[in-house]
Amino acid sequence: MCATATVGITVTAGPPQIVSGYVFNDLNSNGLKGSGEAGTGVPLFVKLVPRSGSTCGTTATQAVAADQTTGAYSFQTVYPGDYCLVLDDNGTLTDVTPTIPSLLVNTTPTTISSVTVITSAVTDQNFGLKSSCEANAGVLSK
Ligand SMILES: [Ca+2]
Repeated sequence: MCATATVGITVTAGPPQIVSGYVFNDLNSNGLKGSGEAGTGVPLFVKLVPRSGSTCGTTATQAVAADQTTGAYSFQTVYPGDYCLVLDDNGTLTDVTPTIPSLLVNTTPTTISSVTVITSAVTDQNFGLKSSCEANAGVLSK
């Protein structure tokens, strides 16, 4: 007589992680957030979009506003997987086309398509912006 063993296998996604960064005023236009570079003073949002391979999805699962003063943004609950981050001027999940106000230009790509969440927080996912002309510089420094 043969013994029978029943083995149950449960696959669960790992615990959620934080994805964070800054939408910052890139004063020296070098694409990097320097210690003296803070928020833009303009309402901007970052959207979390699932990614398959190198292709960003068509609907965001979460959107958060960046702090206008510090530039900081964070997604507190992101399950392991591949994602794009899209910088936008609204929080609408179905809009995954990056848009920034006309007074600003980007110094880094407005879509980050390299985020992979595994078992730890993903930080420093930064979007750099600067005034689109010298005449508008005061808008960013208020
Ligand atoms: Ca900089």
